[in-house]
Amino acid sequence: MKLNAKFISSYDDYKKCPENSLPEYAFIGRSNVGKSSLINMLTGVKNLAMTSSKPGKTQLINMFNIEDSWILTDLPGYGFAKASQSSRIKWGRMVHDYLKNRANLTNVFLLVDSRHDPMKSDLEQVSWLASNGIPFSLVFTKADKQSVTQTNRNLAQWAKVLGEDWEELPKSFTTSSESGKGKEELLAYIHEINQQISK
Ligand SMILES: Nc1nc2c(ncn2[C@@H]2O[C@H](COP(=O)(O)OP(=O)(O)O)[C@@H](O)[C@H]2O)c(=O)[nH]1
Ligand SMILES: [Mg+2]
Repeated sequence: MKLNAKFISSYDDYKKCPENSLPEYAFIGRSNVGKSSLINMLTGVKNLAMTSSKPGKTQLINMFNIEDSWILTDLPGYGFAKASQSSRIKWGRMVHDYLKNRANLTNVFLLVDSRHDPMKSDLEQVSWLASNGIPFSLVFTKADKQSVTQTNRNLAQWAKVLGEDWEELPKSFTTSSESGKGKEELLAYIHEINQQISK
């Protein structure tokens, strides 16, 4: 299934993002976590996330209109080992300002690699989102890369670590952009929220 997905534009500041009344879903995660691949897999549009990642555009807020019914926002990745201190600060300001201030932001999908135990930078984002009261879900990517047993072990580790700080665990999805795993569940979740909002 292919969704009707149109690139809107790229922005370097949430204040420049056009006002929109459609529900908006932001995708965020470490560089290389599989964000572009997931966006392409979800929409069924090959290279959708690439269309906007021309050199110099990858550090921007990229917006897509999906089926004229919701907005998908692709945010720049974090946790880049070689990133300078100043670029980290710039990333934090741009992304966190957007997440805190975007009026129609409905849910954040925080992507984490299903092959690893929680990483410090991922846990920092979880804490930041939770303490700012921003609704988010976890998406465990690249599930095809290891056995189901190993994935479940890592998910259990995540649950354990989050359980130390939070009473309630966020909704989570396990995905593979290779096999399409998780596509239906994720799109159904977005659809369900959109329907609730429009009531
Ligand atoms: N096997 C497998 N590889 C993946 C998956 N998702 C992404 N990749 C690979 O991981 C690398 C980084 O993916 P990309 O989508 O560019 O990550 P981004 O930096 O988060 O946008 C690429 O080589 C992808 O082909 C997945 O679900 N399964
Ligand atoms: Mg990418």
